[in-house]
Amino acid sequence: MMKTTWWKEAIVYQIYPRSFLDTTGNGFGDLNGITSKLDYLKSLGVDVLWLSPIFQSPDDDNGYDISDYRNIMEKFGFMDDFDRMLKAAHDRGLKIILDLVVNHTSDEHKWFKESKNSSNNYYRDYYFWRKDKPSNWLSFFGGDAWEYDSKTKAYYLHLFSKKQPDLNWENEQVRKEVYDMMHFWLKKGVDGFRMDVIPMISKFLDFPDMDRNDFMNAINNLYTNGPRLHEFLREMNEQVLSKYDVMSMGEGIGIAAHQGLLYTDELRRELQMVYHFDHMALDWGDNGKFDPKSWKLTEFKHVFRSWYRELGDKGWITLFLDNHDFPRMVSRFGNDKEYRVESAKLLITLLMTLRGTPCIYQGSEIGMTNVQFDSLDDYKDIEIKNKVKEWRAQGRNMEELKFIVHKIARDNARTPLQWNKDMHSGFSKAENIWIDSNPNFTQINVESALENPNSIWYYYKKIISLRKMHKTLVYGNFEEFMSNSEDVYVYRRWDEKGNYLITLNFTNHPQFIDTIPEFEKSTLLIGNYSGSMDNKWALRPWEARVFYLNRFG
Ligand code: TEU
Repeated sequence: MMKTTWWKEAIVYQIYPRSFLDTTGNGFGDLNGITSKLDYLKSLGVDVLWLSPIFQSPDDDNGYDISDYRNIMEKFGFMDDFDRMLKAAHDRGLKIILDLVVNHTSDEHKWFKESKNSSNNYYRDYYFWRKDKPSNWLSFFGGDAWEYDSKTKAYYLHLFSKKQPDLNWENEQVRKEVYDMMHFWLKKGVDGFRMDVIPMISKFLDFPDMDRNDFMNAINNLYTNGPRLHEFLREMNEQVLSKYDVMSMGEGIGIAAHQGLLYTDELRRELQMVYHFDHMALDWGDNGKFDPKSWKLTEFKHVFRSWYRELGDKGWITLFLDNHDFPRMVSRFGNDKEYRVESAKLLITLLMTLRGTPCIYQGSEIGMTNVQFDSLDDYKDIEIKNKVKEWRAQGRNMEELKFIVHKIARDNARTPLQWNKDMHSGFSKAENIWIDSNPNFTQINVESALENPNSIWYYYKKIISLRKMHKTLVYGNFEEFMSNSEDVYVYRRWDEKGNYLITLNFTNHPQFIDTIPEFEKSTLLIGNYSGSMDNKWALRPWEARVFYLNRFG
């Protein structure tokens, strides 16, 4: 029997602070902006706010390069603002979890500055320094993962940008520093952590060469799941997490379904849940996201089925379809044109009816879409900037790159939250903001959504509250129907309390569902089309329905 607990029932809402709301007029969102919108978030019905990094950082990778873990980035405010925000959240029954980015620091962190100084510096061993380049590894943001530094004539490892040197977790002192820092925030009352690229913290110290034409293989087999990973996670749990009643959610890049329990089995005392990338990488080719390929609904369904089977009643996952690293979910998995509203509602129906803790990314609640900037120079993400340089240097076709960027850019999800029809979508009063708003804010914005009872926003609110009332949707068993269909996703969730049928049409055309006699008498709990339903087994384009059957009815 599955254990019940608050973090399984919670609904997480991710805030990308720099794009949420700017109250100072500096063109960046800030902590006071978040505080001022807590009532808005509370009324949506979410429970936990995950904040992308808010710490001091030179901002090479939008704060995922931290130079001081115990101070707030000036652009976002000060520690007083943080304390006020946390208290205001707690006053409303909202929890706040922070982003724990400890696979790497910024190169401007004092540890790295020291470590770079001389080969016998105390901090030298906080990072990976080698006299000869140990491997041919590529970094996520292009180019070699080993960077030469002339001061001490040695190479250091950075799996991300060269301003993000990887920390050496083999060094006990490094681990202690991390645990102390976690205690610092937890003692302040923070409710847990989302852990950035956590499967990467233990390295294969012989650094085996990669196949440079198969980046995905390097991610899954060389950069993640290192030999001491689980030892480190258990230690972190024992020394820190177990002392508080908090959430631990690992970014699960590189974790395959059959490895899920190694991280999340309660008996192993490591993490509560991970969010795997299996469905998010379906459209990545061997060379990663800039090598896109098409995906099929059957593959998508296969991912959720395998994770469900592998974890059984022992482990847990985070459910998500987008975040600050991916395109907008309605543009990627739905139809952001003629069926934007319907498909956005369908996708949240999926997230709220699968087993796992759903995580909503800011702006999804109004169906924000991908952006298509005319010029590649309008993109701010280091990943794109480096790619542009690389393609230019190789004389490749820049129009082709632009086409790919429009589809896959992380900046798609990073444009400002669209509050209203004012300048910069009501996000800021500054003349220039750090990244432009999506021009469609005049149609898609919170203010208009709140005025329209049929909006995506009200559907989110309704289905969030349904999930909370019907715990079977959280914990219940899962069984699929028509699993070979490329058009519809049909499944039931059931336990001793109830039996629910979920029917989702993932196409622009009407679809028929094979009759399921058991559900003939079920009642409709929620659907994304208004008006009456004449046939239970016929779905309109992007139609989503949840039916309910009392267990004994
Ligand atoms: O992301 C880790 C990660 O591997 C990917 O999501 C990656 O950023 C993307 O696929 C690149 O193509 C985490 C953070 O969420 C991301 O924002 C950071 O850039 C990265 O770690 C480094 O800290």
